[in-house]
Amino acid sequence: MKRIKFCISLLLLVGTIASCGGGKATASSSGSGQAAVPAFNADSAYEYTRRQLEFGYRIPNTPAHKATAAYLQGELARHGAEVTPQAARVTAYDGTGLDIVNIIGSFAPEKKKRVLLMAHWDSRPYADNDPDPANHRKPIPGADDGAASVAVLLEIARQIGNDSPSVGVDIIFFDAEDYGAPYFAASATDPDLSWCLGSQYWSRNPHNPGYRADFGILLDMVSGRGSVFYKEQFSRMYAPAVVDKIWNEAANIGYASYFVSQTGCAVTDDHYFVNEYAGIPCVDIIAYTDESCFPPYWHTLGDDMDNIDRNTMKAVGETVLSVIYKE
Ligand code: AHN
Ligand code: ZN
Repeated sequence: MKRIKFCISLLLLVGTIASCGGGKATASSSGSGQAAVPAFNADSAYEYTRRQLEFGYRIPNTPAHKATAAYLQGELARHGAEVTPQAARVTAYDGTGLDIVNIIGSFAPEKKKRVLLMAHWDSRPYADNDPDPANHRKPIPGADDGAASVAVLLEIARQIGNDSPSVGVDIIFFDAEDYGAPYFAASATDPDLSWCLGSQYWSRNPHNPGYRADFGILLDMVSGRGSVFYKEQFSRMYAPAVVDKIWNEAANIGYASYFVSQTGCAVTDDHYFVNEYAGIPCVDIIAYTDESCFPPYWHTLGDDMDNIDRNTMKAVGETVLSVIYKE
């Protein structure tokens, strides 16, 4: 079923690509507000990444996971967000019950016009893409795959706390994105649905019933050395105007070399479920390094601090801040 839907999605998309056109740079993202865009501090974001890795592996049902959740809630609160932890029990591919928590931080919750920012905060229990098969059952550090995206959003939260944009902003750290069935285990259910358990839960049970945002931006692996960002296919399908807004703004502020104006892979990521189940148009900013779509250290023991590049973080952080403050 999923495969069929996926293929239809691709066909629909191919139809739209021609009309989307390439690289026409509009003057700016048309926003009404003229707020000054705060500067993104990449050292702060780097430090937030390192700090998360210090807790250990952020795998559901472990003490390190619990401690990290408390830390992330504390940081969002410290920056002035109204924090809602959404606890749930979900079932993993192998039938294990996972105690998860999606962490929501809301700025100016009374505002109607809202932007949703998302990242996953858990880390993968399996390095099943590691060059050494002996490592496939070991957990990954998850520096770029998880921690750094959360870190960029914590730095954005810090900036919002200092100086509010005119829109309301909600930040969601999703749990259990990366507990998907490894190739070496049988999956009791559709393997595609074994990923993104936290976002699947939230998209069907938002923390506020009837929650709405004008659009959403998911960050997933946005801090790698050598990473660039292509227009991910589900993002183009569900939220083409938001894709254009982000890629045009990146070009406006000098980051066209990071935000490449070409179509990339189709990734079943948290944004897929927020688009499909919650109906909020969402874009995934996700690293594209080679034709396998993901960085070479993806789901390997090498996803550690050595691959984190402050310049990549800055390109993404400044672009997202710029989009928000020009709304
Ligand atoms: C799948 O492999 C089905 N989705 C990848 C989403 C992901 C995993 N992003 C980071 N880790
Ligand atoms: Zn992953």
